[in-house]
Amino acid sequence: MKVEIIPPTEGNFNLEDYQKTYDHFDWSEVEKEFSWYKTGKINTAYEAIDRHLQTGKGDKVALYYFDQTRDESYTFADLSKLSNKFGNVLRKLGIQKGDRVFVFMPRTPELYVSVLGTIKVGAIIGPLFEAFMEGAVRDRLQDSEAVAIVTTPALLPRIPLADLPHLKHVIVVGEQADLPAGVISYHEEMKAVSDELEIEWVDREDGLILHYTSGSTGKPKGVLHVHNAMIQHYQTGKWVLDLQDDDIFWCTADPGWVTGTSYGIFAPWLNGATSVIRGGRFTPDDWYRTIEKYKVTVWYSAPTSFRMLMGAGDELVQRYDLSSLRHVLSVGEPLNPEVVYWGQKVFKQRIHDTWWMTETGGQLICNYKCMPIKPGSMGKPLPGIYATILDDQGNELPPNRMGNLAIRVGWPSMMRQIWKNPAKYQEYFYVPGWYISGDSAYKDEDGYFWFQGRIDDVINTSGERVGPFEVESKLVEHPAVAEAGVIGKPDPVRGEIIKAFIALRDGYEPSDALMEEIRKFVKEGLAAHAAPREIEFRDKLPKTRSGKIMRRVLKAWELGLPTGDTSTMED
Ligand code: 6R9
Repeated sequence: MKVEIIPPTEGNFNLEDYQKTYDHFDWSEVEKEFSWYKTGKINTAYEAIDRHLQTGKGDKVALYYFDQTRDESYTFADLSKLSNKFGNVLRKLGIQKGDRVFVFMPRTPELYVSVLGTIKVGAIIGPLFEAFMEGAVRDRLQDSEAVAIVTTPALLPRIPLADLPHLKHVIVVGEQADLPAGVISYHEEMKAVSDELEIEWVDREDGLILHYTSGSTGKPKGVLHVHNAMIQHYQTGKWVLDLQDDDIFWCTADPGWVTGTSYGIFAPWLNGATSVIRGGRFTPDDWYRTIEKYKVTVWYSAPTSFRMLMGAGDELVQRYDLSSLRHVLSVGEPLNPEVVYWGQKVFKQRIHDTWWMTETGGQLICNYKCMPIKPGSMGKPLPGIYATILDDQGNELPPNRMGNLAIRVGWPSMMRQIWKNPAKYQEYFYVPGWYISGDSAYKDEDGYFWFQGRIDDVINTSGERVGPFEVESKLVEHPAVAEAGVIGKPDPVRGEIIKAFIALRDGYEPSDALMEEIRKFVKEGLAAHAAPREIEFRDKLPKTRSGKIMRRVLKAWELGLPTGDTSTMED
């Protein structure tokens, strides 16, 4: 497919500002918005919620919540009071600054109140996906030595209390006739406390949130972010999300994933925007219905969701009024050009890819409204962020050479620790002065970055380096292919051969003829050496809850090896 550059659109942040601040952006200017500029102390939850009560925004809706049984809205003043209450609940239990408090529950208003209340008392919040099973919950609560958890009756049995000596308090949201000993009711406790709270003012380098993420080896690691990260959450809300006062913002990510906190909680509320949270499971119809119901203007989602919607057909899109949309963004995995062109066609919107990681805490390389989009590219670094490509010796590579995507250390939302594992932390910084992402990419002559794969995923077949994303991207352009995962399979002659796992769209059946046709399609569309020599059809591909195809699991299947830690895999 020929890359067709998509021209810029109107936004808040213009190209001139980008160019002016590209080499140097003074983050301390942003700090002036916040309390530590005056007092030297900070609290992210205060800045995200209570601060707006001082500027007359108390009655503005902060959160619209909707699921199969509930349809509610909360103003900034409501969230301020509720999170104060929850802070008091924690204080009563003796929770202090720095303690780890987890939330293990579906997306509901109570989840957001718990997160904000935890932060208000200076404790560190640890979000868990509701779909985690016992082993995954145990690993994370043990490693973090969490003292409290907020959960629901349905999820309670998955918390192995006997194995968790540090866990002193279990707070249950929802009705349950007789609570086990030591388990307390969220609703009862909330009734019994004041809605005024002495906020715990902390230092900007104090712990805010602990996100567990899987590496290629070992148990999941706890990535710690500090309150200072809010500078970047706030500012990227302006530059990248283009948030304005009257926006209705929908980030579809669950807070179990960093996108669901940095951009599902912090960025929108720090900017005083109205956020939509859609709970429960939802069908393609529900996606469009949500946009229509709330007149969503800014929509942040992931390639896997866009591909799912694309698979559901264009006709479905026509049934809804999506004309409120003015800005669409994507994160989490490569955004196939095919999807970008589809977005242009059906939403009349550019889909703006953004690149970042749990460890980076916030967006780093993005497509902005003020710039042309080169479909398939992740875009350009934020102002003040220096991104580059390094070879394995740590030398910067010229344009169009593939290597290690690295960021010069020192952006506001960079992780500050791998929990209790300084050696793991250091591994990211093996070239002095640089954060090494573990992604391979190249930068083109215009400064756009192009993702190629995880370092360990890059395929070398007969001496040709092939990024699996390129092949996957081509595969999903084929009308029969819904999703594709590509790995390098060891081969005595070629080093590796390319093997593709493919889930077909509805209405297509696996056959040798189809396999041949798909292979030919890649051969002709991309390159002969990039065509998968082997194709295997599967009903479903293994994916993380954030939608990334788990090539590591595909590889383990292929080699008959154990799949390792699959706690982040969706059901
Ligand atoms: C925010 C988030 C990080 C890894 C990252 C990369 C992949 C994220 C991407 C992307 C291509 C993009 N990734 N955004 N790959 N294009 N726009 O996703 O965090 O779950 O920690 O994943 O995801 O491989 O290294 P996390």
